[in-house]
Amino acid sequence: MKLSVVMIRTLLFFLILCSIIRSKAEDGYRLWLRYERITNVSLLKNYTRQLTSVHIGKLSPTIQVAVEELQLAIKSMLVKELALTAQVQSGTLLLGTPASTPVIQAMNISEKLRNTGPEGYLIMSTAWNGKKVIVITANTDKGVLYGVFHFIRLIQTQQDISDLNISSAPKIKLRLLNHWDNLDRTVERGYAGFSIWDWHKLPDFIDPRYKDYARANASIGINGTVLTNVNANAWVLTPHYLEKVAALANVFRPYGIRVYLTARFSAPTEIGGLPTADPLNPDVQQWWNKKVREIYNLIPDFGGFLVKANSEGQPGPQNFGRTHAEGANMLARALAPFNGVVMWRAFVYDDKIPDDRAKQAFNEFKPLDGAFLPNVLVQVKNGPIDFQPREPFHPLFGAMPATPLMMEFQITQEYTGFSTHLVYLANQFKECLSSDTYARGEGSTVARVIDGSLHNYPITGMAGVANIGTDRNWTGHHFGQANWYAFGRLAWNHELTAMSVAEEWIRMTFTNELHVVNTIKKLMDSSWETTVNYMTPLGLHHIMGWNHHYGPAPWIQDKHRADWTSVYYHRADEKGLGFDRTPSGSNAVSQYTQRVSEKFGSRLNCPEKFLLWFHHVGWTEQLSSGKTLWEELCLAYYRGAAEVKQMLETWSTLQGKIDDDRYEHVRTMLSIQHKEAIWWRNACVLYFQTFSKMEIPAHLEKPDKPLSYYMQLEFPYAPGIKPKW
Ligand code: BDP
Repeated sequence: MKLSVVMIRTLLFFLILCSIIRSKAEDGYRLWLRYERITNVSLLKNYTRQLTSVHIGKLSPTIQVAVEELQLAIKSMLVKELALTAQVQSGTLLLGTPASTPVIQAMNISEKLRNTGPEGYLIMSTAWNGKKVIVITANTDKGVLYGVFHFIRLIQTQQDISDLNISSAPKIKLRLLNHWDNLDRTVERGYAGFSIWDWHKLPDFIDPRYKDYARANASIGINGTVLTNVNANAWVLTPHYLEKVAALANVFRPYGIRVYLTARFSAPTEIGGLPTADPLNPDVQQWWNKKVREIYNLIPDFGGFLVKANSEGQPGPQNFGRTHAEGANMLARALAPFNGVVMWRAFVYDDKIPDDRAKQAFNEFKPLDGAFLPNVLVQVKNGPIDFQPREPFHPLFGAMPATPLMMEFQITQEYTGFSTHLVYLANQFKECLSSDTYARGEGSTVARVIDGSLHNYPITGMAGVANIGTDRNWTGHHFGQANWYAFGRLAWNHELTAMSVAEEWIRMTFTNELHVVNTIKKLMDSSWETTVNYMTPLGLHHIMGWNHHYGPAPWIQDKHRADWTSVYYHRADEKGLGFDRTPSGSNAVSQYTQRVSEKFGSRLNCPEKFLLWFHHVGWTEQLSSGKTLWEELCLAYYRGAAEVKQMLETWSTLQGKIDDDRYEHVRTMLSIQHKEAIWWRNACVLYFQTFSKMEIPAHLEKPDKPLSYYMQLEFPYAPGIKPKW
């Protein structure tokens, strides 16, 4: 008997211990909003002294969530709750707009607030009646919320808060995630589980994730979300689903996030019972007008529609002999009375058009410049083909001064290793944003096109195809979170550097310990270039597995669409490799301004990172290093794979320096990435060798399997496949 009591006690003790250890398990759910307790005693004291209480004015749902977040963060980082105070004391944090908070009104800061617009904010250290205080203020409650998140970030990243004078405003108005989520909860090109939208249980069951999703997005300034796939399903526009959409909108509203939907162009026939969806047909127009009114009745701040039309089998105005502008304008007219927008995608191409796929969007849209209504934005992918590991910037940027062009980046890693490869995409985003279009002389960067400063666009936008799913860590790979984070931060301020954004993210997500921060930063900084090397070096593109896009498959040919084969893009033959897009080939270079066209079009001046994108180069031709194309190609593939090994080794040095759970998860992903990098290297080098007929340089290890092995691999159940419609 006595023994069993001891046993029970021991067991209980053990269970409690286990639960303590488990509760410390780091599964990544908290993203960068972990709010870890500050353990450095002097820092903790310092912050605690400077923050004593919080003063707010009139409460609104947005101020409410701002205070809630602040308290959550302070309580867990500084282990104290800020007392709500009516009197301003030393160390009071004043939070609100001048209109809602009389003390802030009395501070006379309207001049300073002028530059912050409807979403920006000020964070200032100042004195009020001789008391040292911190003020977080803005013209709107939403601005205050953004300011609060910035302030929390300062503490998370352990910055000095004793003399703050921060003014920040977004450079781009619409900062949106695009979810390619289907109503059956599969996610097209999603590698992190299923869709987080639990359509079946909505509107009654509100998954707590929705709120955490909103918090995460608001913390990085994302102010809109397109809930549904661009390969759209008209069903989401039926009353049954709109109620569900409205329930999500209610959760997101206090966080300043508007919902948007994809509009299937044929919806009037599919769910409206009309015989046509012709945009010039009055019944069709009426149907959309009514549908839009119905939506705004349920969701007064609905954002608008995103449309993929006449592309990859999607219906569109061209089915009725109408232009993209006629189609977009019909929807724009319906949305205009409610301040809604249409985001019309420029991602169009057709295998029945004999021209180079890279040229088709430009050919289609450039002549329509100025033909769109003011509430239409044309959404353009970063490059002219399709989210490849590396692409030159899309020639439409700079070419449509009378039409707001918005950027579409892909955060989900469809072409960069799904959710098993560590690839920090901010470097890719930045390369595109800082490319010079020369549309109005030197300095006409893509960033200046999309932030509207180059052509005075009245509305501006940046969209990122989301990498979010039901996986506990949201993005499958812990480092996938960094791409979501970086997208939001760059949409707010594209001038931030990729590495400053990485540093914030690392400090909030892992640790503030400098050595670890610097090690992870280095890893992230080279990760994209590394991936380009082992997948598509020197400007190669679209040579991945058929349909699912998993792994290498440069041998894909003879499919029902030539533009969905790899051979279409790499054009390997006995003479050489690459797509001739100069005047002697498809002349796609002519779509760029003269300066750019001359550079890309010249075999000698074309940056080597884009060489095979624009030129068909002989196998034995010398590149700038003096080595032949064949040698450089081999070296790039081998370098890429070797660098992943190095990443794995670098990561191993962090064992014990970060939590075991995430350490081990990332380590395993890196070993998968290493295996797959070698797979890419071997398959591609062996395949291209059948054309070059040259030896792999002697010092490089020979592939251990023949090409036939790689060619027979099949993956019918690879994740994220596009469903058949
Ligand atoms: C391609 C994807 C496909 C998308 C398409 C798009 O493979 O699943 O539907 O882009 O952007 O890259 O519409």
